[in-house]
Amino acid sequence: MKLYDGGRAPNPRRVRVFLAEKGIEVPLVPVDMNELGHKAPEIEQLNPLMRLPVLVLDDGSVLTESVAICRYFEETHPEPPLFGRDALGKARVEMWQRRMELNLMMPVAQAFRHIHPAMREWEVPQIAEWGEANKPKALEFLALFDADLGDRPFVAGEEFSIADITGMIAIDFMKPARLEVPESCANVRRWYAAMKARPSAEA
Ligand SMILES: N[C@@H](CCC(=O)N[C@@H](CS)C(=O)NCC(=O)O)C(=O)O
Repeated sequence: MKLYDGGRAPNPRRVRVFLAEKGIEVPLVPVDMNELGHKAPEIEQLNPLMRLPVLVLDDGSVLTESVAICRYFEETHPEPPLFGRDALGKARVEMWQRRMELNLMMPVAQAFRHIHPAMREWEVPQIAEWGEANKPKALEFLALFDADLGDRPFVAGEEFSIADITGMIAIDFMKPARLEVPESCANVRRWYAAMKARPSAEA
């Protein structure tokens, strides 16, 4: 088994944090995304979308999409459960995972990719106005998330889950996108500090 990894890029990191939380070691194949290594024929053959991460199993099966890769490891290593425990818990994790991905990670990524000069070759066409238009979307969602989060310890309830991983990485990604969690989002700030204090955040 091997995991084609993209260093600090957010989606490969989601999988590495997930693996760290599970205590699973998977051999990594580092891909230098700064040198557009993800556009190399080896990656294109595995994933025609030319995106990372990519997991290749021992029988040659290929999996892409961070959450699908995490789901695979959830099934092979059920403990600790990171996709929820019972029907309601699993549905809540799914709900928050999608909310984090679609309402936070996505607008942050759009802001970064459509504004940052380093993304000119990645995001074609690069439309700065679209990047700017996404910034308030991320901030509006953070305000809603803050109100819902209150003082509960984790995004989807009383237990850590993949929704916390996506949320933490989306907020880390705000820095290069030149966005900040507003002072008014005290619950989000408290939760984010707790996520960053977990050893897996170093992965
Ligand atoms: N939906 C995919 C997104 C994968 C993705 O966009 N990965 C980024 C790195 S964070 C990438 O490979 N980007 C290359 C590009 O945009 O050319 C997932 O969840 O894995």
